Amino acid sequence: MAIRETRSRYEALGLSEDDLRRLHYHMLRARRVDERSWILNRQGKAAFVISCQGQEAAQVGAAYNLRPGHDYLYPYYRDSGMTLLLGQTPRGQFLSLMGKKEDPNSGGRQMPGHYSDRALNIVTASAPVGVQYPQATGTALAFKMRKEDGVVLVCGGEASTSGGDWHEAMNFAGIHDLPVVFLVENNVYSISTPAAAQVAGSIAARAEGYGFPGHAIDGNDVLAVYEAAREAFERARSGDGPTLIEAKTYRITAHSSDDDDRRYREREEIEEWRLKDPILRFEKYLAENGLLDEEQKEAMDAEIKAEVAEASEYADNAPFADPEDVLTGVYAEV
Ligand SMILES: Cc1ncc(C[n+]2csc(CCOP(=O)(O)OP(=O)(O)O)c2C)c(N)n1
Ligand SMILES: [Mg+2]
Repeated sequence: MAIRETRSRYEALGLSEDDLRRLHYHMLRARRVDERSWILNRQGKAAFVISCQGQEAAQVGAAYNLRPGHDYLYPYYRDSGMTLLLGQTPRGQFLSLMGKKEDPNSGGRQMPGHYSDRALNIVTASAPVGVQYPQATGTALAFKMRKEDGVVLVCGGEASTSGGDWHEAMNFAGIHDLPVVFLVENNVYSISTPAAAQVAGSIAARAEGYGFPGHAIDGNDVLAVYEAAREAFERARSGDGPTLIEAKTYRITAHSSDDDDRRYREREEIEEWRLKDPILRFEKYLAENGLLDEEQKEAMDAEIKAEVAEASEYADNAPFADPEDVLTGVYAEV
Protein backbone atom coordinates (compact mmCIF):
# COMPACT_ATOMS: atom_id res chain seq x y z
CA MET A 1 0.00 0.00 0.00
CA ALA A 2 2.74 2.40 1.00
CA ILE A 3 4.62 1.56 -2.16
CA ARG A 4 1.56 2.20 -4.28
CA GLU A 5 1.00 5.57 -2.72
CA THR A 6 4.52 6.85 -3.30
CA ARG A 7 4.63 5.24 -6.72
CA SER A 8 1.56 7.07 -7.77
CA ARG A 9 3.39 10.26 -6.92
CA TYR A 10 5.90 10.00 -9.77
CA GLU A 11 3.40 8.35 -12.06
CA ALA A 12 1.07 11.29 -11.53
CA LEU A 13 3.90 13.56 -12.61
CA GLY A 14 4.16 11.65 -15.86
CA LEU A 15 7.64 10.37 -14.98
CA SER A 16 8.75 6.89 -16.03
CA GLU A 17 11.12 4.64 -14.10
CA ASP A 18 13.75 5.63 -16.63
CA ASP A 19 13.17 9.31 -15.82
CA LEU A 20 13.72 8.55 -12.13
CA ARG A 21 16.98 6.77 -12.91
CA ARG A 22 18.15 9.75 -14.94
CA LEU A 23 17.27 12.20 -12.17
CA HIS A 24 19.27 10.05 -9.77
CA TYR A 25 22.16 9.70 -12.21
CA HIS A 26 22.45 13.43 -12.84
CA MET A 27 22.37 14.32 -9.15
CA LEU A 28 24.99 11.72 -8.27
CA ARG A 29 27.21 12.67 -11.21
CA ALA A 30 27.12 16.35 -10.26
CA ARG A 31 28.08 15.41 -6.68
CA ARG A 32 30.99 13.22 -7.76
CA VAL A 33 32.33 15.89 -10.13
CA ASP A 34 32.10 18.41 -7.31
CA GLU A 35 33.89 16.16 -4.81
CA ARG A 36 36.68 15.59 -7.31
CA SER A 37 36.97 19.35 -7.80
CA TRP A 38 37.84 19.80 -4.12
CA ILE A 39 40.53 17.13 -4.38
CA LEU A 40 42.05 18.97 -7.35
CA ASN A 41 41.95 22.15 -5.29
CA ARG A 42 43.71 20.51 -2.36
CA GLN A 43 46.31 19.09 -4.75
CA GLY A 44 47.05 22.63 -5.88
CA LYS A 45 45.71 21.96 -9.38
CA ALA A 46 42.50 24.01 -9.21
CA ALA A 47 42.82 27.50 -7.79
CA PHE A 48 39.18 28.01 -6.89
CA VAL A 49 36.17 25.76 -6.37
CA ILE A 50 32.54 26.80 -5.88
CA SER A 51 30.16 23.95 -5.15
CA CYS A 52 26.75 22.59 -6.00
CA GLN A 53 26.79 20.12 -3.09
CA GLY A 54 23.43 19.96 -1.34
CA GLN A 55 21.64 21.77 -4.17
CA GLU A 56 21.55 18.92 -6.70
CA ALA A 57 17.81 18.26 -6.36
CA ALA A 58 16.94 21.90 -6.92
CA GLN A 59 19.17 22.05 -9.97
CA VAL A 60 18.39 18.71 -11.60
CA GLY A 61 14.66 18.82 -10.81
CA ALA A 62 14.32 22.24 -12.46
CA ALA A 63 16.65 21.78 -15.42
CA TYR A 64 15.06 18.43 -16.32
CA ASN A 65 12.31 20.55 -17.90
CA LEU A 66 14.64 22.38 -20.30
CA ARG A 67 14.86 21.45 -23.96
CA PRO A 68 18.61 21.80 -24.65
CA GLY A 69 19.41 24.14 -27.52
CA HIS A 70 15.82 25.38 -27.61
CA ASP A 71 15.09 26.91 -24.21
CA TYR A 72 17.66 29.18 -22.56
CA LEU A 73 19.48 28.78 -19.27
CA TYR A 74 21.00 31.66 -17.30
CA PRO A 75 22.69 29.67 -14.53
CA TYR A 76 24.57 31.03 -11.56
CA TYR A 77 27.97 29.83 -10.38
CA ARG A 78 26.69 26.80 -8.40
CA ASP A 79 24.60 25.34 -11.22
CA SER A 80 26.98 22.66 -12.46
CA GLY A 81 24.16 20.15 -11.79
CA MET A 82 22.19 21.95 -14.50
CA THR A 83 24.92 22.42 -17.05
CA LEU A 84 26.03 18.79 -16.76
CA LEU A 85 22.46 17.64 -17.23
CA LEU A 86 22.11 19.77 -20.35
CA GLY A 87 25.15 18.19 -21.95
CA GLN A 88 28.28 19.81 -20.61
CA THR A 89 30.75 17.16 -19.49
CA PRO A 90 32.92 16.35 -16.47
CA ARG A 91 35.92 16.87 -18.77
CA GLY A 92 34.72 20.36 -19.62
CA GLN A 93 34.13 21.08 -15.95
CA PHE A 94 37.68 20.09 -14.97
CA LEU A 95 39.25 21.84 -17.96
CA SER A 96 37.53 25.02 -16.83
CA LEU A 97 38.53 24.48 -13.22
CA MET A 98 42.19 24.14 -14.15
CA GLY A 99 42.25 27.04 -16.62
CA LYS A 100 43.00 24.85 -19.61
CA LYS A 101 42.87 25.95 -23.24
CA GLU A 102 40.08 23.50 -24.10
CA ASP A 103 37.77 24.85 -21.37
CA PRO A 104 34.38 24.98 -23.17
CA ASN A 105 33.18 28.01 -21.20
CA SER A 106 35.90 30.50 -21.92
CA GLY A 107 39.06 28.80 -23.17
CA GLY A 108 40.54 28.99 -19.69
CA ARG A 109 40.09 32.74 -19.27
CA GLN A 110 37.11 32.97 -16.91
CA MET A 111 36.77 32.00 -13.27
CA PRO A 112 35.24 28.54 -12.72
CA GLY A 113 31.45 28.56 -12.43
CA HIS A 114 30.92 30.92 -15.36
CA TYR A 115 29.15 28.39 -17.55
CA SER A 116 28.69 29.20 -21.20
CA ASP A 117 27.68 27.10 -24.18
CA ARG A 118 26.32 28.40 -27.46
CA ALA A 119 24.96 25.07 -28.69
CA LEU A 120 23.15 24.41 -25.40
CA ASN A 121 21.87 28.00 -25.00
CA ILE A 122 23.68 28.45 -21.71
CA VAL A 123 24.52 32.13 -21.29
CA THR A 124 27.56 33.06 -19.27
CA ALA A 125 27.06 34.80 -15.97
CA SER A 126 28.87 38.01 -15.15
CA ALA A 127 30.68 38.09 -11.82
CA PRO A 128 28.42 40.64 -10.05
CA VAL A 129 25.64 38.80 -8.25
CA GLY A 130 22.21 39.12 -9.89
CA VAL A 131 22.95 40.67 -13.28
CA GLN A 132 21.69 37.54 -15.02
CA TYR A 133 18.06 38.37 -14.20
CA PRO A 134 17.47 41.37 -16.49
CA GLN A 135 19.49 39.63 -19.22
CA ALA A 136 17.23 36.59 -18.92
CA THR A 137 14.06 38.67 -19.18
CA GLY A 138 15.52 40.26 -22.33
CA THR A 139 15.84 36.83 -23.90
CA ALA A 140 12.33 35.95 -22.75
CA LEU A 141 11.05 39.15 -24.41
CA ALA A 142 12.79 38.10 -27.63
CA PHE A 143 11.01 34.72 -27.51
CA LYS A 144 7.71 36.51 -27.07
CA MET A 145 8.30 39.06 -29.83
CA ARG A 146 9.30 36.28 -32.23
CA LYS A 147 6.27 34.24 -31.21
CA GLU A 148 8.54 31.28 -30.36
CA ASP A 149 7.70 28.85 -27.58
CA GLY A 150 11.08 28.99 -25.84
CA VAL A 151 11.33 29.32 -22.07
CA VAL A 152 14.10 30.97 -20.08
CA LEU A 153 15.23 29.52 -16.77
CA VAL A 154 17.23 31.95 -14.64
CA CYS A 155 18.78 31.05 -11.31
CA GLY A 156 20.45 32.62 -8.33
CA GLY A 157 20.90 32.37 -4.60
CA GLU A 158 18.59 33.94 -2.02
CA ALA A 159 20.92 36.91 -1.52
CA SER A 160 20.66 37.78 -5.20
CA THR A 161 17.03 38.72 -4.50
CA SER A 162 18.21 41.56 -2.24
CA GLY A 163 19.66 43.47 -5.18
CA GLY A 164 17.84 45.80 -7.56
CA ASP A 165 18.42 43.70 -10.67
CA TRP A 166 16.22 40.90 -9.38
CA HIS A 167 13.30 43.24 -8.63
CA GLU A 168 13.60 45.07 -11.94
CA ALA A 169 13.58 41.78 -13.81
CA MET A 170 10.62 40.46 -11.79
CA ASN A 171 8.68 43.65 -12.51
CA PHE A 172 9.55 43.62 -16.21
CA ALA A 173 8.60 39.94 -16.52
CA GLY A 174 5.29 40.65 -14.77
CA ILE A 175 4.41 43.61 -17.00
CA HIS A 176 5.10 41.74 -20.22
CA ASP A 177 3.95 38.25 -19.14
CA LEU A 178 7.29 36.85 -20.20
CA PRO A 179 8.09 33.14 -20.62
CA VAL A 180 10.64 33.06 -17.82
CA VAL A 181 11.04 30.88 -14.73
CA PHE A 182 12.90 32.43 -11.81
CA LEU A 183 14.52 29.79 -9.62
CA VAL A 184 15.92 30.98 -6.31
CA GLU A 185 18.12 28.36 -4.66
CA ASN A 186 17.75 29.45 -1.06
CA ASN A 187 20.73 27.75 0.60
CA VAL A 188 20.53 29.79 3.84
CA TYR A 189 23.85 31.65 3.46
CA SER A 190 25.37 34.43 1.44
CA ILE A 191 29.03 33.63 2.05
CA SER A 192 29.04 34.19 5.86
CA THR A 193 25.76 36.12 6.13
CA PRO A 194 22.73 34.02 7.14
CA ALA A 195 19.52 34.53 5.16
CA ALA A 196 17.81 36.01 8.23
CA ALA A 197 20.22 38.95 8.07
CA GLN A 198 19.92 39.35 4.32
CA VAL A 199 16.36 38.62 3.20
CA ALA A 200 13.20 40.28 4.57
CA GLY A 201 9.99 38.27 4.66
CA SER A 202 9.27 35.54 2.15
CA ILE A 203 11.00 35.50 -1.24
CA ALA A 204 8.24 33.41 -2.83
CA ALA A 205 5.54 35.81 -1.61
CA ARG A 206 7.18 38.73 -3.40
CA ALA A 207 6.00 37.38 -6.76
CA GLU A 208 2.44 38.33 -5.93
CA GLY A 209 3.48 41.98 -5.86
CA TYR A 210 4.73 41.61 -9.41
CA GLY A 211 1.53 39.96 -10.58
CA PHE A 212 2.50 36.32 -11.00
CA PRO A 213 2.68 33.16 -8.88
CA GLY A 214 5.48 32.36 -6.47
CA HIS A 215 5.98 29.01 -4.76
CA ALA A 216 8.19 28.07 -1.83
CA ILE A 217 9.05 24.40 -2.07
CA ASP A 218 11.28 21.77 -0.48
CA GLY A 219 14.37 22.16 -2.64
CA ASN A 220 15.88 18.90 -1.41
CA ASP A 221 13.01 16.88 -2.85
CA VAL A 222 13.79 16.40 -6.52
CA LEU A 223 10.23 15.40 -7.39
CA ALA A 224 8.79 18.48 -5.68
CA VAL A 225 11.18 20.70 -7.63
CA TYR A 226 10.43 18.89 -10.87
CA GLU A 227 6.71 19.29 -10.29
CA ALA A 228 6.86 23.01 -9.52
CA ALA A 229 9.19 23.66 -12.44
CA ARG A 230 7.12 21.62 -14.85
CA GLU A 231 4.05 23.67 -14.01
CA ALA A 232 6.06 26.87 -14.41
CA PHE A 233 7.45 25.78 -17.78
CA GLU A 234 3.99 24.85 -19.02
CA ARG A 235 2.66 28.22 -17.90
CA ALA A 236 5.47 30.02 -19.69
CA ARG A 237 5.14 27.95 -22.85
CA SER A 238 1.43 28.53 -23.12
CA GLY A 239 1.88 32.30 -22.92
CA ASP A 240 0.62 32.78 -19.36
CA GLY A 241 3.81 34.40 -18.11
CA PRO A 242 6.45 34.02 -15.43
CA THR A 243 6.66 31.99 -12.24
CA LEU A 244 8.96 32.31 -9.25
CA ILE A 245 10.14 29.17 -7.46
CA GLU A 246 11.98 29.43 -4.17
CA ALA A 247 13.67 26.09 -3.58
CA LYS A 248 14.60 25.80 0.08
CA THR A 249 17.87 23.95 0.35
CA TYR A 250 21.27 24.12 2.04
CA ARG A 251 24.86 24.66 1.02
CA ILE A 252 26.76 21.67 2.44
CA THR A 253 30.25 22.95 1.62
CA ALA A 254 31.82 26.26 2.52
CA HIS A 255 30.93 29.13 0.17
CA SER A 256 34.03 28.36 -1.85
CA SER A 257 37.47 26.86 -1.44
CA ASP A 258 38.62 30.28 -0.19
CA ASP A 259 36.28 30.40 2.79
CA ASP A 260 36.47 28.90 6.29
CA ASP A 261 32.87 28.27 7.32
CA ARG A 262 33.82 27.26 10.88
CA ARG A 263 33.89 30.99 11.56
CA TYR A 264 30.18 31.51 11.04
CA ARG A 265 28.17 28.25 11.39
CA GLU A 266 27.98 25.34 13.77
CA ARG A 267 29.08 21.87 12.65
CA GLU A 268 25.83 20.46 14.11
CA GLU A 269 23.81 22.56 11.69
CA ILE A 270 25.61 21.00 8.73
CA GLU A 271 25.18 17.52 10.17
CA GLU A 272 21.43 18.11 10.53
CA TRP A 273 21.20 19.08 6.88
CA ARG A 274 23.34 16.14 5.82
CA LEU A 275 20.52 13.93 7.09
CA LYS A 276 18.33 15.67 4.52
CA ASP A 277 20.86 15.20 1.72
CA PRO A 278 18.84 15.32 -1.52
CA ILE A 279 20.66 12.39 -3.08
CA LEU A 280 20.40 10.04 -0.09
CA ARG A 281 16.79 11.01 0.23
CA PHE A 282 15.99 10.18 -3.37
CA GLU A 283 17.91 6.91 -3.12
CA LYS A 284 15.77 5.99 -0.16
CA TYR A 285 12.63 6.80 -2.15
CA LEU A 286 13.82 4.69 -5.09
CA ALA A 287 14.75 1.78 -2.82
CA GLU A 288 11.38 1.89 -1.08
CA ASN A 289 9.68 1.68 -4.44
CA GLY A 290 11.76 -1.25 -5.57
CA LEU A 291 13.60 0.82 -8.17
CA LEU A 292 17.11 0.74 -6.74
CA ASP A 293 19.08 -1.87 -4.84
CA GLU A 294 22.63 -1.72 -3.48
CA GLU A 295 24.06 -3.48 -6.52
CA GLN A 296 22.46 -1.08 -9.00
CA LYS A 297 23.54 1.87 -6.92
CA GLU A 298 27.13 0.70 -6.78
CA ALA A 299 27.20 -0.06 -10.51
CA MET A 300 26.00 3.45 -11.35
CA ASP A 301 28.42 5.03 -8.92
CA ALA A 302 31.32 2.99 -10.31
CA GLU A 303 30.46 4.09 -13.85
CA ILE A 304 30.31 7.74 -12.77
CA LYS A 305 33.53 7.53 -10.77
CA ALA A 306 35.35 6.01 -13.76
CA GLU A 307 34.13 8.84 -15.99
CA VAL A 308 35.15 11.43 -13.40
CA ALA A 309 38.60 9.90 -12.95
CA GLU A 310 39.20 9.81 -16.70
CA ALA A 311 37.95 13.38 -17.11
CA SER A 312 40.10 14.70 -14.31
CA GLU A 313 43.17 12.92 -15.69
CA TYR A 314 42.47 14.26 -19.16
CA ALA A 315 42.11 17.83 -17.94
CA ASP A 316 45.20 17.54 -15.77
CA ASN A 317 47.28 16.56 -18.82
CA ALA A 318 45.71 19.13 -21.15
CA PRO A 319 47.68 22.28 -22.07
CA PHE A 320 47.03 25.57 -20.31
CA ALA A 321 45.49 28.46 -22.20
CA ASP A 322 48.03 30.56 -24.12
CA PRO A 323 48.97 33.74 -22.24
CA GLU A 324 48.59 35.76 -25.46
CA ASP A 325 44.95 34.60 -25.60
CA VAL A 326 44.06 36.57 -22.49
CA LEU A 327 42.44 39.46 -24.39
CA THR A 328 40.59 37.36 -26.99
CA GLY A 329 36.96 38.37 -27.04
CA VAL A 330 37.61 41.35 -24.79
CA TYR A 331 38.44 44.05 -27.33
CA ALA A 332 37.38 44.38 -30.96
CA GLU A 333 40.05 43.77 -33.55
CA VAL A 334 41.02 47.13 -35.05
C1 LIG B 1 27.14 42.74 -6.59
C2 LIG B 1 28.01 41.76 -5.86
N1 LIG B 1 28.16 41.86 -4.52
C3 LIG B 1 28.93 40.97 -3.86
C4 LIG B 1 29.57 39.96 -4.52
C5 LIG B 1 30.41 38.94 -3.77
N2 LIG B 1 29.64 37.70 -3.69
C6 LIG B 1 29.88 36.68 -4.53
S1 LIG B 1 28.89 35.36 -4.23
C7 LIG B 1 28.13 36.15 -2.95
C8 LIG B 1 27.06 35.44 -2.15
C9 LIG B 1 25.73 35.41 -2.80
O1 LIG B 1 24.86 34.65 -2.01
P1 LIG B 1 23.59 33.94 -2.62
O2 LIG B 1 22.98 34.80 -3.66
O3 LIG B 1 22.73 33.51 -1.51
O4 LIG B 1 24.20 32.69 -3.40
P2 LIG B 1 25.01 31.44 -2.77
O5 LIG B 1 26.47 31.74 -2.97
O6 LIG B 1 24.64 31.31 -1.36
O7 LIG B 1 24.61 30.27 -3.56
C10 LIG B 1 28.64 37.42 -2.77
C11 LIG B 1 28.20 38.35 -1.71
C12 LIG B 1 29.39 39.91 -5.92
N3 LIG B 1 29.96 38.94 -6.67
N4 LIG B 1 28.61 40.80 -6.56
MG1 LIG C 1 22.75 31.66 -0.56
